[in-house]
Amino acid sequence: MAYGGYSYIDKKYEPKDDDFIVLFWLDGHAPVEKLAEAVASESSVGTWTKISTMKSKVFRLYRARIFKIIKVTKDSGFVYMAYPYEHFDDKNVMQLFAGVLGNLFGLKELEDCYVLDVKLPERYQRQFKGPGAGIKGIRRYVGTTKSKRPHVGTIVKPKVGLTPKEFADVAYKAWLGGLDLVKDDENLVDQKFCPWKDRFDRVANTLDRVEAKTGEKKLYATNITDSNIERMIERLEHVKDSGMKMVMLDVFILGTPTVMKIVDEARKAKLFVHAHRAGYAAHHRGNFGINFGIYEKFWRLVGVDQLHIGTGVGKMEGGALLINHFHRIAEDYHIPEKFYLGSLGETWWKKIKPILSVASGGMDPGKVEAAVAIHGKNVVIQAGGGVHGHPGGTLAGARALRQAADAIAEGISPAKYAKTHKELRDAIKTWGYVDPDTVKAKFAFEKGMKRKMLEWMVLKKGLKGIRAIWEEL
Ligand code: RUB
Repeated sequence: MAYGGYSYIDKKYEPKDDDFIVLFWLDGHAPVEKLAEAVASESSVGTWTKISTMKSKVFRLYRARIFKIIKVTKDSGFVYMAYPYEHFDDKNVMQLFAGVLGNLFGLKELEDCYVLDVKLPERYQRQFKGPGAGIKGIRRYVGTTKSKRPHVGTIVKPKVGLTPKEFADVAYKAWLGGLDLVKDDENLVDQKFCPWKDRFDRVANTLDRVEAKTGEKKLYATNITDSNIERMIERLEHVKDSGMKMVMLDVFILGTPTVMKIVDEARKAKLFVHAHRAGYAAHHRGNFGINFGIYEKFWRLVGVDQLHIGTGVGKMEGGALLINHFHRIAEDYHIPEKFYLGSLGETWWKKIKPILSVASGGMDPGKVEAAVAIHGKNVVIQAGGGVHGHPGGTLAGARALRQAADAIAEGISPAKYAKTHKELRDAIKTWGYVDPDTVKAKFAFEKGMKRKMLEWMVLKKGLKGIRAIWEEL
């Protein structure tokens, strides 16, 4: 079943270690084989018709090969493609995106086109440095290498509107209450009512005072996101000159080249990079889309140090299994292939350091134990509303969140710890407690024979089946 005069299906093909493997979900107005041919053609060497310029050498060496199709209906299914290493530029992520994440979404015979995963060969990964600090570097700085407790932080709320002085006062209470990290929200940078430099200088000053008072190292993730790269670099230089340690980027909105440039500058300046993912969901949640895990792989590769990946228990999309999978992409070296999650797996080159996942969005102290059941302890648990909405205010809210993290470090359930810690008790009274056993039950369900059930559901329902597993488990 050719497309544009050529056939890309090669079911006997065995992918090589150097191939890029891409997993698509396709549905449309033609048999799935034909849709797959169209996608393979448009994303590699072909077009809609036969062309006189197609040399057999080009077709042999550079085309995408469809090596597996799992049909769900006649016109829909999961399609596995292998792209040869030589198809892509060295050190040019954007050229790779333009191919496997590019034109194909516009093909009119497609009704659904979702890229579930891209597996990156080690040879490709070796061109990148990965994170400068990652989990170990940040833990070393904060002083949690031994305790290995989750880091805790807050997003100053309201998201925008406070003056620099008001912002710094909130930061002071948050740090004093025991939080490791204070951060700007994704939409706060340099508005007239809160100019970046004024806010930064005041917060830096506050941080020095709190560190002297508490004896703990604190971090401020200052949002330097801007359409002007020079301005971002000026801000980064100012952060470095002030002796501060972290910058924050809205990585999806900025785009990969800008992120790579700033990460490079941050690395030279020995600053950590906190990555907020605002905007990713526009690609990730539809029938035409790109899975967040793909972006996540690139952000680890280009070297951010900590990255928002969802919570599994908070206000943003994503259930326990999906967020655990994203966590593994951030922390592990070997991520398993799981068809029912749309995962091809990944093996990271040994120099690509693990990064801290950030569990943020609708979090509060009563959700910490459940979040740890999903992420493990190498996580930054952040709460905005769940700190500043505490009945005792920001200071009490910060104490409550830190108490929950301390309980985890001591191996005690925060629910029990709350009996002797008033702020935590008040937080739980306000927002309730998410029983970690409800999360553990989902992982237990995933195991053994239940895994077969999940696969069966995906074989019957296609992407809808995967989405149900992503959301409900
Ligand atoms: C958190 C908040 C963050 C989200 C973004 O505030 O709004 O911007 O974490 O989502 P609050 P994600 O704690 O009050 O909900 O982290 O999933 O990208």
